[in-house]
Amino acid sequence: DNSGLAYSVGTTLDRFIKLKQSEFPFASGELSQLLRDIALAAKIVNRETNRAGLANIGGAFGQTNVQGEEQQKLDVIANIRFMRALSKGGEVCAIVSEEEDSVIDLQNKSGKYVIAIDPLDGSSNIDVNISIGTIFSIYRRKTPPGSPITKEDIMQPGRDQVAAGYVLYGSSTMLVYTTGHGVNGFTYETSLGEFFLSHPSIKAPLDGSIYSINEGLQNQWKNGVKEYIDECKSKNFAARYIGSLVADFHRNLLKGGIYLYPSTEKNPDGKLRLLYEANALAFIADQAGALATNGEIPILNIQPSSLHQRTPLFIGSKKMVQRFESISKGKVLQK
Ligand code: P6P
Repeated sequence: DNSGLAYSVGTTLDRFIKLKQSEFPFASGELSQLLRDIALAAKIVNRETNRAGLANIGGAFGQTNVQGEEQQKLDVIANIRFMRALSKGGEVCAIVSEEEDSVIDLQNKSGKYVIAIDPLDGSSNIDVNISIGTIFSIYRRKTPPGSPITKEDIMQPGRDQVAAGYVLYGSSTMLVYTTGHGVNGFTYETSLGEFFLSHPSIKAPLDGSIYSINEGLQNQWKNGVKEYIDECKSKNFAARYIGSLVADFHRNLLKGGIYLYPSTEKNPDGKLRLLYEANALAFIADQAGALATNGEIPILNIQPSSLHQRTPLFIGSKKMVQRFESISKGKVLQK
């Protein structure tokens, strides 16, 4: 594991990928190209996101859709851009997207990778200019190249991810990803059109004093969630809930904290999706020395059974998640 090789802050994403690839003697370069394809789509979605507010002004000021059509919703645009980037590169054989009911089989016999992606999470935040994010997981197909795509290729536990990441379209746009050798963050410089290494080898603080949860659902919580949140309050922790998963996760990753989306009456299995939200963030958390659980087992150990299945998600600083689990499991046992 050469993650100890210091990469100077300011390295471009391209150079970083090339350097890292040289550490994998058998790397064919396909994963590297895939990461570049994702970064390109992120740049395009970043531009669309920044201009979305102007779309309705039209004319000389804003973006009038050349066909003069109804301005498409940004999450639809993001889906199109990422699907195009992921299919053009030739490395991908199948895609699971939050925006697609079923698996997209690219009929690409040489594609080795399966992608699960939420092209733009938190779309309800777009119109009010709150940070939003793209979340993606990369798996290697299990069945031989050229054979039909099967459930075995798609329903992989998070532990089998070869890479995962997110793009945060916030006060600045960042790409944060892991290939299983640590977590690195890149900040986008729009004037140069480049991502620059700004957060090398991200390690989450082992403990924290920030909790992120929608307290409006308090009366629906069970299994110790209320007891844990009451304890956070007794310790005068800070409540920080943006309502945009990537933004809440990223802040907690850097500053320490815990994000909780428990099961509720409305969403008995939680609200967040396993394949293209929880698994990617759980892999990043794992690589950054943090934890992610569904309240019973690590997120990465969950064997998926359906494309869009939901999961409760408790993710963040190790000691905070462990504390939550000790309270929650204690409560479940008392049941
Ligand atoms: P609630 C956004 O809709 C999202 O999927 C996540 O980004 C966010 O953390 C969560 O749902 C917010 O859900 O129920 O608190 O509005």
